[in-house]
Amino acid sequence: MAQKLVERTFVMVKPDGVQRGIVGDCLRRFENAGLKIVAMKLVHPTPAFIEKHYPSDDGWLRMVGEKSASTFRDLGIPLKQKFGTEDTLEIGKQIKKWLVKYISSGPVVAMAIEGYRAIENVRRITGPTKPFEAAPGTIRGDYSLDDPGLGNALSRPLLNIIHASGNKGEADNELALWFRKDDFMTYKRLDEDMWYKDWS
Ligand code: IDP
Ligand code: MG
Repeated sequence: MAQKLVERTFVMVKPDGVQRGIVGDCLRRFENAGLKIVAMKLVHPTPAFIEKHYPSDDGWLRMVGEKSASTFRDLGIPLKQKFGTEDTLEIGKQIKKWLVKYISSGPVVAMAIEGYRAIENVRRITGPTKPFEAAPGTIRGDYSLDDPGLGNALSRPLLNIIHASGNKGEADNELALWFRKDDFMTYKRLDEDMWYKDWS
C-alpha cells in the first residue's frame, strides 16, 4: 500500500538558483528528507521548450494572473497601473512571456525526484510561489524575498529559485517533456528499508 504512494515529480533549479550557486543546497534538502534523485541534467533550454513546459490553458494563466492581483490588492496598487488591464487572463499571458524569456536565459538543473508522496513533499520543502509568503526553512523562503509587487514593477517573473510540479498531471507531463525513459535510474537508498519495510 505504502509503495503505491511512492511518486515521481519534476524539479528544476531555475537560472537564478544556478547562478547563485545553490544547486547543492536545494538538492541537499530533498535528499535529507528521504527523497531520491532518479534523473538529473544541466541544460540551457530554448524559449520554445519553456513555452511547452508551462501550461497555456486559460485556467493556468488566470491562476498566475490572480497571484499578481492578490499582491497588488495587499499593496493597494491598481493592477491597471502596471498591466493596462484588470483581466487576470491577460496578466497571466504577460507573466508567461516574462517566464519564457527568463527561464531560457541560462542553464537550469532539471531533475526527477522520487519518494513517498514526492509531489507534495517536494512542494512543501520548496515553499509557495511568492517568496514573500514562503516560511523560513523552505527553499523559497530562505533564499528570496521577492513578490509580484517587486517582480512585476521590473517586468520580470518572480525570482523564486526553483520549479516543482504542482500536481500529478503536471509531474507526468513535465517528466515526459524533459526526460527520456532511459534517463531514469533504478537504485536503492540505504534508508529505503527503514521507510518501506513492512513491520507486520
Ligand atoms: P509555482 O512555480 O509555485 O508552481 P505558478 O503559479 O505555477 O507557481 O507560476 C509559475 C511561475 O511563474 C512562478 O514560479 C513564478 O516564477 C512566476 N509567477 C507566478 N506568479 C507571478 C506573478 O504574479 N508575477 C511574476 N511572476 C509570477
Ligand atoms: Mg506551478
